[in-house]
Amino acid sequence: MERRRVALIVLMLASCGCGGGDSPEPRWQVARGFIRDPEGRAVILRGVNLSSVHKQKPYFDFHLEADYRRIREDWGMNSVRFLIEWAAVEPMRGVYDAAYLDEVAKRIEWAQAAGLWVVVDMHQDVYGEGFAGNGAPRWTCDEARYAAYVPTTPWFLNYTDPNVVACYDGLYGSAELRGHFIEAWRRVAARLGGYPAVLGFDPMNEPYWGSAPVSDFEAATLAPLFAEVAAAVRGEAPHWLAFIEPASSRNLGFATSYQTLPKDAVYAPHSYDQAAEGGAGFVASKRADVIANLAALAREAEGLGAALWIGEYGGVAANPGIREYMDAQYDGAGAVGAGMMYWHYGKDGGYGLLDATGAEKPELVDTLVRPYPERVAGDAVTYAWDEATSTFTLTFVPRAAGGPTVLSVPARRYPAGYQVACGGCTVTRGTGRVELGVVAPTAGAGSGATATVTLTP
Ligand code: 9MR
Repeated sequence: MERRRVALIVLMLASCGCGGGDSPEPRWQVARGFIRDPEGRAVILRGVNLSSVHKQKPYFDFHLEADYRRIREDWGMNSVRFLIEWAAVEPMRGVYDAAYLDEVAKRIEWAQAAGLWVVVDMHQDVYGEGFAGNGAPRWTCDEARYAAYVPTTPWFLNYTDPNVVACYDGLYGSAELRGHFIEAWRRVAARLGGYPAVLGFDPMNEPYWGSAPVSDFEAATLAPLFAEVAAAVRGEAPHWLAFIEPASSRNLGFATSYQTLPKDAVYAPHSYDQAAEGGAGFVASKRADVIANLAALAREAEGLGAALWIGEYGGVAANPGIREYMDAQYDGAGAVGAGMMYWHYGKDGGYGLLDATGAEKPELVDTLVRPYPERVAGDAVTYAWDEATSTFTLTFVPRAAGGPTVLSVPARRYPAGYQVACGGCTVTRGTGRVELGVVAPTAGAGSGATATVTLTP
């Protein structure tokens, strides 16, 4: 009898993980500059934004299950940034649209079945539906503001309209409206928190500062708002990572004023060249600027104890310099080991990866569909691709982890197969990816010694 009771207690302690005090359940987290999977590997998220009609009724684009599979299987990407809208979640004050979240959930299931991770982005451009924008429901600002507003082009100049500015001020300044925004997020987390494919939440796309001083808007206004969002979301989905964007002033070159981010945060800025965003195309001499800006973003992330993930980058295929532009983005992200999400997976004559017929735009897809490290048993990850020789290089500081290093190797990059050089590590080839056993360091010394892996035709 006594032996059985002791055995039972031992079993309970083992299964609840509460015996040792410091052996928590393995889980997703942010540590040593990277998102970490439960095995402790650095995770690089490379993928696309699912957008377009996500911004307006009916809030979903043409994407079907086959599109999710194409992103994973044909293009080798491992993730999507999925746009949702506050106006769709809470179309009327205090009225929540469960059917909308059911439709979102259906697509999360498609992503999950395809093997894609999902970051849920509460998108907005130009405040909301009362303007030539999207995001906030109409009822969140005064109708007189919408009536007085005069739309302009290009779209982002609408941010400077005094009526748009007043609505932002109204949102940030109202405890009631902030409460609605937070509650909308809580409901999203309650509905989607059960899907393992959802890695985390991006509280607000490209937040605008209204009439507040840019210099401390993030620290003074966004940080407390997002801390409340994080608390509400994690009450429902405790494991979700927080993908925190700087204000859109970061796209204009202003350094972030964030001092702290929530626990397990991924710093989630965007990477655009201003002239290219303005429609002027990309000049090759800007390559160094794109790479330097990504390095600066990495330093900001490091200062905040966060991982770095570029939630958006992209360009118009028909514009001059598009290949050089996308090359610079890949190279800059690889140099700091960041993940990045192309803007966007759509069919159009603009940023879309597909033309109106649904065919791939080669200027874009060629520069996007490349090998990259999905999971790395180590720290200080960098990666690079040389188009001229089709050589992929991964460097990292190896560290024991509960699983292999995994590289995504889209088949189209090596039609005749590829060689792996990793100092004799175990190589296990799968479709579109390769797994590597422990890779021994070959450069440097001590705990900072670096390992290198190369793929060649
Ligand atoms: O590419 C999008 C364009 O078609 C829309 O008119 C515009 C306003 O909704 O948004 C563009 O997408 C932007 C995204 O919402 C925020 N970051 C920059 C994107 C490209 O300009």
